[in-house]
Order: sequence, then structure tokens, then C-alpha cells
Amino acid sequence: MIDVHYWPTPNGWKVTIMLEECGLPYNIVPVDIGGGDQFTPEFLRLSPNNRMPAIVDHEPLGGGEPLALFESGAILEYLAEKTGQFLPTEPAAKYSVLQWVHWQMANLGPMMGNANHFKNYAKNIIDDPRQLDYGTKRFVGEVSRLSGVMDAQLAVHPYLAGAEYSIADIITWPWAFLIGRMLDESMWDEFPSLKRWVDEVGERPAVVTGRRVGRELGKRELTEAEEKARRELLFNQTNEKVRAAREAAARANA
Ligand SMILES: N[C@@H](CCC(=O)N[C@@H](CS)C(=O)NCC(=O)O)C(=O)O
Repeated sequence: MIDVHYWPTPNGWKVTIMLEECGLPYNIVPVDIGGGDQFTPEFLRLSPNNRMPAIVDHEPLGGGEPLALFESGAILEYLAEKTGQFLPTEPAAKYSVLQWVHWQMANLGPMMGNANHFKNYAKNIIDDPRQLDYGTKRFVGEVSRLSGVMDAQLAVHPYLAGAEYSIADIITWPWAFLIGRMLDESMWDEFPSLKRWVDEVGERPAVVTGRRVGRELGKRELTEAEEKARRELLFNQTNEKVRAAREAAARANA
């Protein structure tokens, strides 16, 4: 059995979609990131970067003790190797998939996270909205550029890494399908091949099911005070602020 330390967000969906695609049984362990579960000693032992998703595989590839992993890219690569699915073994094909996996992890995910932050969240935090202009322009501009990169690739290939559906698609779709919703629905007009792929992948049964996992978890209405505490927790994580949790975890896990 695989434990998935999870909250229903794009990075979490990558793992549930992959597990559904592979037909592997799994058990969801909720990590309420707005409530601070990512700072508990138990979670920091699995994921020292205080970010979900993380997994624990109790019957790991290669045998032995349960294997804990954080970072969605590493998790998908591991599950692909474990099941022999969605990552070819022939070197040229394998690395053509992995270059897109790394592209998502280093580009689309972080840029969309920041674009969403500046465009949708930051106005609730700062007093002068003009302070948001530069950050919004910079990150929305990057998402537009990255959408063009995907669109050009998908204009000549059915899937991101070529002819076959792979972990490159599984890792990218949970961010890509939100581009219009997070930024601007009219963006799709500029990227028809990307839109074709978003719609097609979105119809796969494993994608539909994986994205629904834990839907109810994030649904509770928060009070204004809870919302404020959540913003402080998620958007103000200097070393000074998280050091205490890390040190407490180190003591508890020693
Ligand atoms: N590169 C990481 C990013 C994970 C990530 O940013 N997770 C967010 C939720 S989508 C999180 O756990 N945030 C908790 C926090 O900011 O403290 C991955 O792909 O696994």
C-alpha cells in the first residue's frame, strides 16, 4: 500500500492521477496546508521542504524498509519505474519524457504559482495594489511564454514528449488546465493545440478520478480570522519563521 500525504491542489493531483493511471492502491493522509500540518514533526520527516505531496511506499521497489519520497517529479518517476508504465526504458525516449518532467517542475509549476499569487491572492495581503503590477506582469508574462512553448510542441505531437502519453503529460496537466481559470479564459484562443491536449487528457478516466480525490477536504468555509492566519502561514515563510518547526521536528525525530 502507498500512503499519499496530500491536499487537493495541482501538485497533489499529479500523484493521485498517476496512481489512478497505474491502478495502484493508495491511502490518503490529509495534510491541511492552510492549517499548518506541513510543519508537524511527522510530516517534516517525510518532506523537509514543508511541502506536500509526499508518499510512503510500504512495499517499495527493490524491497526493504518503507520508502518515503517528496517532490512530485521524483514521486512520478518512482511510480513509473515501479510499475513500468508511462516512462519508456529506451534511453532516447526516456530522456525525452524526463526533459518535459523537469521543464514542468522548474518552469510551469513555479511560474503559475507566482502568477496566481500576484494576480489573485496578493491583493488580500497588501494595502497598495499598485505594488502588484510588476510581479503580475512578470509572472503572467512567463505563463504566457510557457503556454506558447507547450502549444508549439503540441501542434506537432499528440503529447508533450511525442507520440505517447507519459508522466510528462500527467505532471503538466494539473497546472495547464488551470491556465485560463487562474489568469484569463481568453488565453485559450492563443493556444489551440494546448487547449486540444488539455481537453483530451482531461477526459481520461484516471484524470477525472484523480482530480476528484479529497475534493471535500478543501471545501470548509473559513472565518476571516482563519483566512488571515492561513495567509500568514502560507505566504510569509522566512527561515526565521519556519526554523522553530524544523528544530522541533529534528528533536522529535532524533
Ligand atoms: N516542487 C514541489 C512543490 C510542492 C508545493 O508547492 N506544494 C504546496 C501545495 S501545492 C504546499 O505544500 N504548500 C505548503 C506551504 O506553502 O507551506 C512538488 O512539486 O512537489
